[in-house]
Amino acid sequence: MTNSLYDTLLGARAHSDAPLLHLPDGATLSYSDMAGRVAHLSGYLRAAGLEKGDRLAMQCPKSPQALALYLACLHSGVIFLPLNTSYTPDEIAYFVQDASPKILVTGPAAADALRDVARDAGATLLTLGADEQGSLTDALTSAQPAPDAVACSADDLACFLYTSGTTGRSKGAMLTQGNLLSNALTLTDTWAFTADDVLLHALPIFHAHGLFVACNVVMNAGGAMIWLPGFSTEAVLDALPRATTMMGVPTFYTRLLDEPRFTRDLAGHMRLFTSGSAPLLAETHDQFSARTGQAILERYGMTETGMNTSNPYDGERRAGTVGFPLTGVELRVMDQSGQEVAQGETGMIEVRGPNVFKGYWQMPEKTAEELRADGFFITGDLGQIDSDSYVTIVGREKDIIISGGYNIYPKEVEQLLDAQPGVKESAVIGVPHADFGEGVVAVLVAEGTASPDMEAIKATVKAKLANFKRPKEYIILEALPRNTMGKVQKKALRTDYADIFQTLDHSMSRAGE
Ligand code: MLC
Ligand code: AMP
Repeated sequence: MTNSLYDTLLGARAHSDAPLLHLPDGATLSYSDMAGRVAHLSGYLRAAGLEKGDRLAMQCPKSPQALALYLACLHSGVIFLPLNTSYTPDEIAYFVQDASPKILVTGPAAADALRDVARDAGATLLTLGADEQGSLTDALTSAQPAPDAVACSADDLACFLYTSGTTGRSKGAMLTQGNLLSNALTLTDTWAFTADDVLLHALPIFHAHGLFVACNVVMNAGGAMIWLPGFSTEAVLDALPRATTMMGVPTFYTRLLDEPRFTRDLAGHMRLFTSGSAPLLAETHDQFSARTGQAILERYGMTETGMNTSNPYDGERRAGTVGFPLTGVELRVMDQSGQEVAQGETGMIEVRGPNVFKGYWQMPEKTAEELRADGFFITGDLGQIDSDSYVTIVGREKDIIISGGYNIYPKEVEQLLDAQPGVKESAVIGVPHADFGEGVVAVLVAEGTASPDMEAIKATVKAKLANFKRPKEYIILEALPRNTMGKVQKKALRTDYADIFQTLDHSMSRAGE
Protein backbone atom coordinates (compact mmCIF):
# COMPACT_ATOMS: atom_id res chain seq x y z
CA MET A 1 0.00 0.00 0.00
CA THR A 2 1.29 3.47 -0.81
CA ASN A 3 0.26 6.92 0.35
CA SER A 4 -1.47 8.25 -2.77
CA LEU A 5 -2.36 11.65 -1.40
CA TYR A 6 1.15 12.46 -0.20
CA ASP A 7 2.74 10.97 -3.31
CA THR A 8 0.45 13.02 -5.55
CA LEU A 9 0.97 16.32 -3.75
CA LEU A 10 4.69 16.13 -3.00
CA GLY A 11 6.24 12.65 -3.13
CA ALA A 12 6.28 12.52 -6.91
CA ARG A 13 8.26 15.80 -7.03
CA ALA A 14 10.44 15.22 -3.96
CA HIS A 15 13.59 15.68 -6.06
CA SER A 16 12.34 18.50 -8.26
CA ASP A 17 13.93 21.92 -8.15
CA ALA A 18 10.76 23.50 -9.55
CA PRO A 19 9.52 26.40 -7.40
CA LEU A 20 6.71 25.72 -4.95
CA LEU A 21 6.57 28.87 -2.79
CA HIS A 22 7.63 32.40 -3.66
CA LEU A 23 8.01 34.14 -0.31
CA PRO A 24 7.51 37.83 0.59
CA ASP A 25 11.26 38.27 1.28
CA GLY A 26 12.09 37.25 -2.31
CA ALA A 27 13.23 33.72 -1.43
CA THR A 28 11.85 30.68 -3.25
CA LEU A 29 11.22 27.24 -1.80
CA SER A 30 11.35 24.36 -4.28
CA TYR A 31 9.44 21.10 -4.17
CA SER A 32 12.60 19.31 -3.02
CA ASP A 33 13.15 21.91 -0.27
CA MET A 34 9.62 21.25 0.93
CA ALA A 35 10.09 17.47 0.77
CA GLY A 36 13.24 17.84 2.90
CA ARG A 37 11.32 19.85 5.51
CA VAL A 38 8.53 17.30 5.50
CA ALA A 39 10.85 14.33 5.99
CA HIS A 40 12.46 16.12 8.91
CA LEU A 41 9.15 17.05 10.57
CA SER A 42 7.81 13.58 9.93
CA GLY A 43 10.87 12.05 11.59
CA TYR A 44 10.25 14.25 14.59
CA LEU A 45 6.57 13.27 14.81
CA ARG A 46 7.41 9.59 14.69
CA ALA A 47 10.18 9.93 17.29
CA ALA A 48 7.68 11.75 19.49
CA GLY A 49 5.49 8.65 19.34
CA LEU A 50 2.79 9.79 16.91
CA GLU A 51 1.35 6.92 14.92
CA LYS A 52 -1.08 6.62 12.08
CA GLY A 53 -4.51 7.85 13.23
CA ASP A 54 -3.14 10.08 16.02
CA ARG A 55 -4.05 13.77 15.83
CA LEU A 56 -1.95 16.94 15.64
CA ALA A 57 -3.66 20.32 16.11
CA MET A 58 -2.17 23.53 14.72
CA GLN A 59 -3.11 27.14 15.43
CA CYS A 60 -0.18 28.96 13.88
CA PRO A 61 0.39 31.98 11.69
CA LYS A 62 0.70 31.12 8.00
CA SER A 63 4.24 30.15 7.05
CA PRO A 64 5.98 27.62 4.78
CA GLN A 65 6.70 25.49 7.84
CA ALA A 66 2.99 25.45 8.76
CA LEU A 67 2.30 24.06 5.28
CA ALA A 68 5.15 21.57 5.78
CA LEU A 69 3.51 20.44 9.02
CA TYR A 70 0.28 19.63 7.18
CA LEU A 71 2.23 17.66 4.59
CA ALA A 72 4.27 15.92 7.32
CA CYS A 73 1.02 14.74 8.91
CA LEU A 74 -0.08 13.31 5.55
CA HIS A 75 3.36 11.70 5.20
CA SER A 76 3.04 10.06 8.65
CA GLY A 77 -0.64 9.16 8.48
CA VAL A 78 -1.28 11.59 11.37
CA ILE A 79 -4.64 13.37 11.29
CA PHE A 80 -4.10 17.11 10.82
CA LEU A 81 -6.39 19.51 12.65
CA PRO A 82 -5.90 23.15 11.55
CA LEU A 83 -7.49 25.84 13.73
CA ASN A 84 -8.42 29.43 12.93
CA THR A 85 -5.74 31.76 14.30
CA SER A 86 -8.51 34.03 15.65
CA TYR A 87 -9.90 31.41 18.02
CA THR A 88 -9.63 32.29 21.71
CA PRO A 89 -8.12 29.88 24.27
CA ASP A 90 -11.67 28.97 25.37
CA GLU A 91 -12.56 27.94 21.85
CA ILE A 92 -9.30 26.03 21.39
CA ALA A 93 -9.90 24.19 24.68
CA TYR A 94 -13.07 22.66 23.25
CA PHE A 95 -11.40 21.43 20.03
CA VAL A 96 -8.42 20.02 21.87
CA GLN A 97 -10.59 18.23 24.44
CA ASP A 98 -12.78 16.84 21.69
CA ALA A 99 -10.09 15.67 19.28
CA SER A 100 -7.41 14.77 21.89
CA PRO A 101 -4.39 15.55 19.72
CA LYS A 102 -1.01 14.31 20.94
CA ILE A 103 0.58 17.60 19.88
CA LEU A 104 -0.78 21.15 19.82
CA VAL A 105 1.34 23.61 17.84
CA THR A 106 0.58 27.25 18.47
CA GLY A 107 2.04 30.68 17.71
CA PRO A 108 4.53 31.82 20.38
CA ALA A 109 2.23 34.65 21.50
CA ALA A 110 -0.56 32.22 22.42
CA ALA A 111 1.64 29.67 24.19
CA ASP A 112 1.16 30.95 27.73
CA ALA A 113 -2.61 31.11 27.34
CA LEU A 114 -2.74 27.57 25.96
CA ARG A 115 -0.35 25.82 28.34
CA ASP A 116 -3.12 24.65 30.69
CA VAL A 117 -5.39 23.76 27.79
CA ALA A 118 -2.73 21.47 26.33
CA ARG A 119 -1.85 19.94 29.70
CA ASP A 120 -5.49 19.21 30.57
CA ALA A 121 -5.93 17.43 27.24
CA GLY A 122 -2.67 15.50 27.57
CA ALA A 123 -1.15 17.20 24.52
CA THR A 124 2.45 18.35 24.12
CA LEU A 125 2.52 22.10 23.41
CA LEU A 126 4.96 23.34 20.77
CA THR A 127 5.34 26.76 19.18
CA LEU A 128 5.85 27.89 15.60
CA GLY A 129 5.89 31.58 14.75
CA ALA A 130 5.36 33.45 11.49
CA ASP A 131 9.18 33.69 11.35
CA GLU A 132 9.27 29.87 11.66
CA GLN A 133 11.02 30.10 15.04
CA GLY A 134 9.79 28.37 18.18
CA SER A 135 10.09 25.17 20.16
CA LEU A 136 9.10 23.00 17.19
CA THR A 137 12.04 24.35 15.20
CA ASP A 138 14.35 23.86 18.20
CA ALA A 139 13.17 20.27 18.60
CA LEU A 140 13.93 19.49 14.97
CA THR A 141 17.68 19.92 15.43
CA SER A 142 17.90 16.49 17.04
CA ALA A 143 15.35 14.75 14.78
CA GLN A 144 16.31 12.31 12.02
CA PRO A 145 14.41 12.63 8.72
CA ALA A 146 11.85 9.92 7.98
CA PRO A 147 12.38 9.11 4.31
CA ASP A 148 9.33 6.95 3.66
CA ALA A 149 5.69 7.93 3.79
CA VAL A 150 3.45 5.75 5.96
CA ALA A 151 1.13 3.60 3.82
CA CYS A 152 -2.44 4.94 3.78
CA SER A 153 -5.58 3.95 1.90
CA ALA A 154 -8.22 6.24 0.46
CA ASP A 155 -10.44 5.51 3.46
CA ASP A 156 -7.84 6.55 6.06
CA LEU A 157 -8.46 9.87 7.81
CA ALA A 158 -6.32 12.80 6.70
CA CYS A 159 -7.79 15.84 8.47
CA PHE A 160 -10.40 17.03 10.92
CA LEU A 161 -11.95 20.42 10.19
CA TYR A 162 -14.22 21.78 12.90
CA THR A 163 -17.46 23.34 11.82
CA SER A 164 -19.92 24.86 14.26
CA GLY A 165 -23.35 23.37 14.65
CA THR A 166 -26.80 24.87 14.87
CA THR A 167 -26.83 23.74 18.50
CA GLY A 168 -23.75 25.87 19.09
CA ARG A 169 -21.48 22.85 19.56
CA SER A 170 -18.70 22.40 17.00
CA LYS A 171 -18.35 19.16 15.11
CA GLY A 172 -15.13 17.69 13.75
CA ALA A 173 -15.68 16.80 10.09
CA MET A 174 -13.56 13.74 9.30
CA LEU A 175 -12.01 14.01 5.84
CA THR A 176 -10.30 11.04 4.31
CA GLN A 177 -7.28 10.83 2.06
CA GLY A 178 -9.67 9.85 -0.72
CA ASN A 179 -11.86 12.92 -0.16
CA LEU A 180 -8.93 15.29 -0.52
CA LEU A 181 -7.34 13.45 -3.40
CA SER A 182 -10.52 13.23 -5.49
CA ASN A 183 -11.16 16.96 -5.13
CA ALA A 184 -7.55 17.85 -5.95
CA LEU A 185 -7.57 15.74 -9.11
CA THR A 186 -10.98 16.93 -10.27
CA LEU A 187 -10.34 20.63 -9.67
CA THR A 188 -6.91 20.55 -11.32
CA ASP A 189 -8.56 19.16 -14.40
CA THR A 190 -11.68 21.36 -14.28
CA TRP A 191 -9.69 24.57 -13.89
CA ALA A 192 -6.84 23.50 -16.21
CA PHE A 193 -4.05 23.94 -13.66
CA THR A 194 -0.55 23.04 -14.91
CA ALA A 195 3.05 23.28 -13.76
CA ASP A 196 3.18 26.73 -15.40
CA ASP A 197 0.67 28.18 -12.98
CA VAL A 198 1.60 30.64 -10.26
CA LEU A 199 -1.27 31.03 -7.78
CA LEU A 200 -1.53 34.20 -5.74
CA HIS A 201 -2.17 32.66 -2.30
CA ALA A 202 -3.59 35.23 0.17
CA LEU A 203 -6.07 32.92 1.93
CA PRO A 204 -5.61 31.46 5.40
CA ILE A 205 -4.48 27.80 5.45
CA PHE A 206 -6.71 26.61 8.29
CA HIS A 207 -9.80 26.09 6.10
CA ALA A 208 -10.75 23.98 3.11
CA HIS A 209 -10.43 26.87 0.67
CA GLY A 210 -6.86 27.98 1.36
CA LEU A 211 -5.47 24.55 2.23
CA PHE A 212 -7.23 21.93 0.13
CA VAL A 213 -8.57 23.88 -2.82
CA ALA A 214 -5.57 26.16 -3.25
CA CYS A 215 -2.51 24.20 -2.03
CA ASN A 216 -3.62 20.71 -3.03
CA VAL A 217 -4.59 21.76 -6.54
CA VAL A 218 -1.39 23.72 -7.17
CA MET A 219 0.81 20.93 -5.79
CA ASN A 220 -1.01 18.27 -7.76
CA ALA A 221 -0.35 20.30 -10.91
CA GLY A 222 3.29 20.98 -9.98
CA GLY A 223 2.73 24.75 -10.03
CA ALA A 224 3.93 27.48 -7.67
CA MET A 225 2.33 29.86 -5.18
CA ILE A 226 3.07 33.46 -4.28
CA TRP A 227 2.76 32.96 -0.54
CA LEU A 228 1.30 36.00 1.22
CA PRO A 229 0.68 35.97 5.00
CA GLY A 230 -2.90 37.12 4.44
CA PHE A 231 -4.95 39.38 2.21
CA SER A 232 -3.78 42.96 1.91
CA THR A 233 -4.81 44.98 -1.12
CA GLU A 234 -1.33 46.49 -1.41
CA ALA A 235 0.47 43.15 -1.40
CA VAL A 236 -1.99 41.64 -3.88
CA LEU A 237 -1.65 44.56 -6.31
CA ASP A 238 2.11 44.21 -6.03
CA ALA A 239 2.11 40.45 -6.65
CA LEU A 240 -0.50 40.26 -9.41
CA PRO A 241 1.94 40.83 -12.31
CA ARG A 242 3.85 37.68 -11.26
CA ALA A 243 0.74 35.48 -10.89
CA THR A 244 -1.36 33.53 -13.38
CA THR A 245 -4.28 32.67 -11.09
CA MET A 246 -5.90 33.77 -7.85
CA MET A 247 -8.46 32.14 -5.54
CA GLY A 248 -10.44 34.32 -3.17
CA VAL A 249 -13.54 34.93 -1.11
CA PRO A 250 -15.85 37.69 -2.42
CA THR A 251 -14.33 40.22 0.00
CA PHE A 252 -11.03 39.95 -1.89
CA TYR A 253 -12.77 41.03 -5.08
CA THR A 254 -14.82 43.86 -3.58
CA ARG A 255 -11.66 45.22 -1.95
CA LEU A 256 -9.76 45.05 -5.24
CA LEU A 257 -12.61 46.80 -7.03
CA ASP A 258 -12.47 49.58 -4.41
CA GLU A 259 -8.93 50.26 -5.57
CA PRO A 260 -8.50 52.41 -8.73
CA ARG A 261 -5.04 50.91 -9.26
CA PHE A 262 -6.73 47.56 -9.96
CA THR A 263 -7.06 47.95 -13.71
CA ARG A 264 -7.48 45.89 -16.86
CA ASP A 265 -3.75 46.33 -17.49
CA LEU A 266 -2.86 44.90 -14.10
CA ALA A 267 -5.24 41.94 -14.31
CA GLY A 268 -5.28 41.32 -18.06
CA HIS A 269 -2.57 38.66 -18.13
CA MET A 270 -4.28 36.52 -15.45
CA ARG A 271 -5.55 33.12 -16.59
CA LEU A 272 -8.15 32.63 -13.85
CA PHE A 273 -9.79 34.25 -10.83
CA THR A 274 -12.01 31.96 -8.73
CA SER A 275 -14.39 32.85 -5.91
CA GLY A 276 -16.09 30.82 -3.22
CA SER A 277 -16.88 30.22 0.47
CA ALA A 278 -19.62 32.85 0.33
CA PRO A 279 -22.03 34.18 -2.31
CA LEU A 280 -20.45 36.44 -4.91
CA LEU A 281 -22.98 39.12 -5.77
CA ALA A 282 -23.85 39.20 -9.47
CA GLU A 283 -23.14 42.93 -9.23
CA THR A 284 -19.54 42.23 -8.11
CA HIS A 285 -19.14 39.68 -10.91
CA ASP A 286 -20.36 42.23 -13.45
CA GLN A 287 -18.22 45.08 -12.10
CA PHE A 288 -15.19 42.81 -12.18
CA SER A 289 -15.85 41.85 -15.81
CA ALA A 290 -16.34 45.48 -16.79
CA ARG A 291 -13.10 46.52 -15.07
CA THR A 292 -10.82 43.67 -16.11
CA GLY A 293 -12.47 41.90 -19.02
CA GLN A 294 -12.29 38.72 -16.94
CA ALA A 295 -15.22 36.67 -15.64
CA ILE A 296 -14.66 35.42 -12.09
CA LEU A 297 -15.26 31.68 -11.92
CA GLU A 298 -17.55 30.98 -8.95
CA ARG A 299 -17.64 27.57 -7.35
CA TYR A 300 -19.50 26.11 -4.37
CA GLY A 301 -18.28 23.89 -1.59
CA MET A 302 -18.17 23.29 2.11
CA THR A 303 -16.04 21.81 4.85
CA GLU A 304 -17.81 18.45 4.86
CA THR A 305 -17.70 17.95 1.11
CA GLY A 306 -14.87 19.99 -0.34
CA MET A 307 -15.94 21.41 -3.67
CA ASN A 308 -19.25 20.34 -5.21
CA THR A 309 -19.88 22.55 -8.21
CA SER A 310 -18.04 24.95 -10.46
CA ASN A 311 -18.80 27.31 -13.27
CA PRO A 312 -17.12 26.11 -16.45
CA TYR A 313 -13.54 26.98 -17.30
CA ASP A 314 -14.47 27.02 -20.99
CA GLY A 315 -18.00 28.23 -21.45
CA GLU A 316 -20.25 30.79 -19.85
CA ARG A 317 -19.41 31.67 -16.23
CA ARG A 318 -22.87 32.78 -15.24
CA ALA A 319 -23.06 35.52 -12.60
CA GLY A 320 -25.07 34.58 -9.51
CA THR A 321 -24.75 30.85 -10.15
CA VAL A 322 -22.26 28.25 -8.91
CA GLY A 323 -22.18 26.32 -12.17
CA PHE A 324 -22.45 22.56 -12.57
CA PRO A 325 -21.70 19.55 -10.35
CA LEU A 326 -18.04 18.55 -10.63
CA THR A 327 -17.15 15.31 -12.39
CA GLY A 328 -18.03 12.43 -10.05
CA VAL A 329 -20.26 14.58 -7.81
CA GLU A 330 -24.02 14.01 -7.83
CA LEU A 331 -26.23 16.91 -6.78
CA ARG A 332 -29.98 16.86 -6.25
CA VAL A 333 -32.52 19.39 -4.98
CA MET A 334 -35.10 17.92 -2.60
CA ASP A 335 -38.42 19.05 -1.16
CA GLN A 336 -39.43 18.58 2.48
CA SER A 337 -40.99 15.20 1.83
CA GLY A 338 -37.73 13.86 0.42
CA GLN A 339 -38.71 14.03 -3.27
CA GLU A 340 -36.65 15.74 -5.94
CA VAL A 341 -38.21 19.08 -6.91
CA ALA A 342 -39.12 19.95 -10.48
CA GLN A 343 -36.49 21.74 -12.53
CA GLY A 344 -36.33 25.43 -11.58
CA GLU A 345 -37.98 24.87 -8.18
CA THR A 346 -36.22 25.61 -4.91
CA GLY A 347 -35.29 22.92 -2.41
CA MET A 348 -32.54 21.52 -0.22
CA ILE A 349 -29.27 20.76 -1.98
CA GLU A 350 -27.89 17.29 -1.33
CA VAL A 351 -24.60 15.97 -2.67
CA ARG A 352 -22.91 12.60 -3.00
CA GLY A 353 -19.50 11.62 -4.30
CA PRO A 354 -15.93 10.70 -3.40
CA ASN A 355 -15.54 14.21 -1.97
CA VAL A 356 -18.14 13.70 0.79
CA PHE A 357 -16.68 13.31 4.29
CA LYS A 358 -16.85 10.23 6.49
CA GLY A 359 -18.87 11.78 9.32
CA TYR A 360 -18.44 13.86 12.46
CA TRP A 361 -15.82 12.74 14.95
CA GLN A 362 -17.47 10.85 17.81
CA MET A 363 -20.94 12.16 16.88
CA PRO A 364 -22.80 9.31 15.18
CA GLU A 365 -26.21 10.93 15.78
CA LYS A 366 -25.16 14.21 14.17
CA THR A 367 -23.64 12.27 11.29
CA ALA A 368 -26.88 10.36 10.78
CA GLU A 369 -28.88 13.61 10.80
CA GLU A 370 -26.92 15.07 7.91
CA LEU A 371 -25.56 12.11 5.97
CA ARG A 372 -28.26 9.91 4.47
CA ALA A 373 -27.91 6.13 4.36
CA ASP A 374 -27.58 6.34 0.56
CA GLY A 375 -24.51 8.59 0.95
CA PHE A 376 -26.14 11.94 0.10
CA PHE A 377 -25.09 14.80 2.40
CA ILE A 378 -27.77 17.33 3.34
CA THR A 379 -25.97 20.63 2.84
CA GLY A 380 -28.39 23.02 4.56
CA ASP A 381 -28.18 25.21 1.43
CA LEU A 382 -31.30 25.98 -0.59
CA GLY A 383 -30.90 25.97 -4.32
CA GLN A 384 -32.36 25.41 -7.72
CA ILE A 385 -31.18 24.09 -11.09
CA ASP A 386 -32.14 26.04 -14.21
CA SER A 387 -32.97 24.74 -17.66
CA ASP A 388 -29.29 24.96 -18.67
CA SER A 389 -28.33 22.90 -15.58
CA TYR A 390 -26.65 25.80 -13.77
CA VAL A 391 -27.04 25.53 -9.98
CA THR A 392 -27.96 28.65 -8.00
CA ILE A 393 -27.78 28.93 -4.22
CA VAL A 394 -30.84 30.94 -3.22
CA GLY A 395 -30.54 30.82 0.55
CA ARG A 396 -29.71 28.72 3.57
CA GLU A 397 -31.99 26.68 5.76
CA LYS A 398 -29.29 26.40 8.43
CA ASP A 399 -29.08 29.46 10.65
CA ILE A 400 -25.58 30.65 9.83
CA ILE A 401 -23.99 33.95 8.93
CA ILE A 402 -21.14 34.02 6.41
CA SER A 403 -18.89 36.98 6.94
CA GLY A 404 -15.82 37.50 4.78
CA GLY A 405 -15.92 33.75 4.05
CA TYR A 406 -16.02 32.68 7.71
CA ASN A 407 -19.09 30.96 9.16
CA ILE A 408 -20.69 32.23 12.34
CA TYR A 409 -23.34 30.18 14.09
CA PRO A 410 -25.76 32.64 15.75
CA LYS A 411 -26.63 30.03 18.37
CA GLU A 412 -23.10 30.06 19.72
CA VAL A 413 -23.09 33.86 20.08
CA GLU A 414 -26.64 33.91 21.49
CA GLN A 415 -25.77 31.33 24.15
CA LEU A 416 -22.94 33.54 25.35
CA LEU A 417 -25.03 36.74 25.27
CA ASP A 418 -27.99 35.10 27.04
CA ALA A 419 -25.68 34.14 29.91
CA GLN A 420 -24.57 37.76 30.52
CA PRO A 421 -25.92 39.70 33.52
CA GLY A 422 -28.78 42.01 32.57
CA VAL A 423 -29.60 40.12 29.36
CA LYS A 424 -32.94 38.36 29.18
CA GLU A 425 -32.54 37.00 25.66
CA SER A 426 -30.84 37.71 22.37
CA ALA A 427 -31.06 37.12 18.64
CA VAL A 428 -27.98 37.26 16.44
CA ILE A 429 -28.44 38.01 12.75
CA GLY A 430 -26.41 38.71 9.64
CA VAL A 431 -27.22 41.76 7.54
CA PRO A 432 -25.63 43.17 4.37
CA HIS A 433 -22.11 44.51 4.88
CA ALA A 434 -20.24 46.07 1.98
CA ASP A 435 -16.88 44.57 2.94
CA PHE A 436 -17.72 41.22 4.51
CA GLY A 437 -20.94 40.39 2.62
CA GLU A 438 -22.76 39.87 5.89
CA GLY A 439 -22.00 41.59 9.20
CA VAL A 440 -22.99 40.26 12.61
CA VAL A 441 -25.60 42.20 14.61
CA ALA A 442 -26.80 41.26 18.11
CA VAL A 443 -30.30 42.20 19.23
CA LEU A 444 -30.67 42.12 23.01
CA VAL A 445 -33.61 42.27 25.38
CA ALA A 446 -32.77 43.56 28.85
CA GLU A 447 -33.66 41.73 32.03
CA GLY A 448 -35.86 44.15 34.00
CA THR A 449 -35.79 47.88 33.38
CA ALA A 450 -32.08 48.67 33.58
CA SER A 451 -29.94 48.55 30.44
CA PRO A 452 -27.28 45.83 30.46
CA ASP A 453 -23.67 46.92 30.96
CA MET A 454 -22.63 46.89 27.30
CA GLU A 455 -18.93 47.51 27.98
CA ALA A 456 -18.79 44.47 30.25
CA ILE A 457 -20.65 42.37 27.68
CA LYS A 458 -18.34 43.43 24.86
CA ALA A 459 -15.30 42.62 27.00
CA THR A 460 -16.63 39.12 27.71
CA VAL A 461 -17.47 38.55 24.06
CA LYS A 462 -13.94 39.64 23.13
CA ALA A 463 -12.40 37.24 25.64
CA LYS A 464 -14.51 34.28 24.60
CA LEU A 465 -15.14 34.54 20.86
CA ALA A 466 -12.92 34.80 17.80
CA ASN A 467 -12.92 38.31 16.32
CA PHE A 468 -14.95 37.48 13.19
CA LYS A 469 -17.82 36.11 15.34
CA ARG A 470 -18.16 39.24 17.48
CA PRO A 471 -21.20 41.41 16.77
CA LYS A 472 -20.18 44.60 15.02
CA GLU A 473 -23.39 46.32 16.21
CA TYR A 474 -25.66 45.84 19.24
CA ILE A 475 -29.35 46.81 19.37
CA ILE A 476 -31.50 46.78 22.50
CA LEU A 477 -35.22 46.08 22.06
CA GLU A 478 -38.05 45.69 24.55
CA ALA A 479 -39.01 42.35 23.04
CA LEU A 480 -37.98 40.12 20.14
CA PRO A 481 -40.51 39.76 17.33
CA ARG A 482 -42.11 36.29 17.50
CA ASN A 483 -44.62 34.38 15.42
CA THR A 484 -47.74 32.76 16.86
CA MET A 485 -45.71 29.65 17.73
CA GLY A 486 -43.35 31.81 19.81
CA LYS A 487 -40.44 31.44 17.36
CA VAL A 488 -38.17 34.47 17.01
CA GLN A 489 -38.72 36.15 13.63
CA LYS A 490 -35.15 36.64 12.49
CA LYS A 491 -36.33 37.53 9.01
CA ALA A 492 -38.18 40.55 10.41
CA LEU A 493 -35.09 41.60 12.34
CA ARG A 494 -32.94 41.25 9.23
CA THR A 495 -35.37 43.48 7.34
CA ASP A 496 -35.51 46.07 10.15
CA TYR A 497 -31.73 46.35 10.39
CA ALA A 498 -30.82 45.72 6.74
CA ASP A 499 -29.27 49.18 6.41
CA ILE A 500 -27.33 49.28 9.64
CA PHE A 501 -23.92 48.98 7.98
CA GLN A 502 -24.84 51.03 4.95
CA THR A 503 -23.80 54.31 6.46
CA LEU A 504 -20.41 52.93 7.51
CA ASP A 505 -17.49 53.54 5.19
CA HIS A 506 -15.97 50.06 5.24
CA SER A 507 -12.63 51.22 3.91
CA MET A 508 -12.30 53.35 7.06
CA SER A 509 -13.18 50.48 9.39
CA ARG A 510 -10.35 48.24 8.22
CA ALA A 511 -7.29 48.16 10.35
CA GLY A 512 -3.82 47.55 9.01
CA GLU A 513 -4.07 48.71 5.40
C1 MLC B 1 -11.63 40.00 10.08
N1 MLC B 1 -12.63 40.55 10.79
C2 MLC B 1 -13.78 40.04 10.37
C3 MLC B 1 -13.44 39.12 9.38
N2 MLC B 1 -12.10 39.10 9.22
N3 MLC B 1 -15.04 40.28 10.73
C4 MLC B 1 -16.00 39.60 10.12
N4 MLC B 1 -15.75 38.70 9.17
C5 MLC B 1 -14.49 38.42 8.77
N5 MLC B 1 -14.24 37.51 7.84
C6 MLC B 1 -12.57 41.60 11.80
C7 MLC B 1 -11.22 41.88 12.33
O1 MLC B 1 -11.00 41.10 13.46
C8 MLC B 1 -11.30 43.35 12.65
O2 MLC B 1 -12.02 43.54 13.83
C9 MLC B 1 -12.15 43.90 11.57
O3 MLC B 1 -13.00 42.78 11.19
C10 MLC B 1 -11.42 44.40 10.38
O4 MLC B 1 -10.43 43.46 10.06
P1 MLC B 1 -9.59 43.54 8.71
O5 MLC B 1 -8.19 43.91 9.02
O6 MLC B 1 -10.27 44.32 7.70
O7 MLC B 1 -9.67 42.04 8.27
P2 MLC B 1 -8.65 41.24 7.46
O8 MLC B 1 -7.55 40.79 8.34
O9 MLC B 1 -8.30 42.04 6.24
O10 MLC B 1 -9.50 39.94 7.06
C11 MLC B 1 -10.58 40.00 6.20
C12 MLC B 1 -10.45 38.83 5.23
C13 MLC B 1 -10.33 37.54 6.09
C14 MLC B 1 -11.68 38.80 4.34
C15 MLC B 1 -9.21 38.98 4.38
O11 MLC B 1 -11.47 37.43 6.91
C16 MLC B 1 -10.15 36.31 5.26
O12 MLC B 1 -9.03 35.97 4.87
N6 MLC B 1 -11.23 35.59 4.97
C17 MLC B 1 -11.15 34.33 4.22
C18 MLC B 1 -11.97 33.29 4.91
C19 MLC B 1 -11.77 31.89 4.30
O13 MLC B 1 -10.68 31.52 3.88
N7 MLC B 1 -12.83 31.13 4.26
C20 MLC B 1 -12.82 29.79 3.70
C21 MLC B 1 -13.69 28.86 4.52
S1 MLC B 1 -13.73 27.26 3.74
P3 MLC B 1 -11.47 44.38 15.04
O14 MLC B 1 -12.62 44.46 15.95
O15 MLC B 1 -10.32 43.58 15.56
O16 MLC B 1 -11.07 45.69 14.43
C22 MLC B 1 -15.29 27.19 3.09
C23 MLC B 1 -15.56 26.18 2.05
C24 MLC B 1 -15.53 26.82 0.72
O17 MLC B 1 -16.11 28.00 3.38
O18 MLC B 1 -16.50 26.74 -0.03
O19 MLC B 1 -14.50 27.43 0.43
P1 AMP C 1 -18.08 26.05 5.57
O1 AMP C 1 -18.87 25.35 6.56
O2 AMP C 1 -17.19 27.10 6.10
O3 AMP C 1 -17.37 25.11 4.72
O4 AMP C 1 -19.09 26.87 4.66
C1 AMP C 1 -19.79 26.26 3.63
C2 AMP C 1 -20.95 27.10 3.24
O5 AMP C 1 -20.52 28.27 2.57
C3 AMP C 1 -21.85 26.40 2.26
O6 AMP C 1 -22.71 25.48 2.87
C4 AMP C 1 -22.57 27.58 1.64
O7 AMP C 1 -23.62 28.00 2.47
C5 AMP C 1 -21.48 28.64 1.61
N1 AMP C 1 -20.85 28.76 0.29
C6 AMP C 1 -19.68 28.28 -0.15
N2 AMP C 1 -19.46 28.64 -1.42
C7 AMP C 1 -20.53 29.38 -1.81
C8 AMP C 1 -20.90 30.06 -2.99
N3 AMP C 1 -20.12 30.10 -4.05
N4 AMP C 1 -22.09 30.71 -3.00
C9 AMP C 1 -22.89 30.70 -1.94
N5 AMP C 1 -22.59 30.10 -0.77
C10 AMP C 1 -21.42 29.45 -0.71
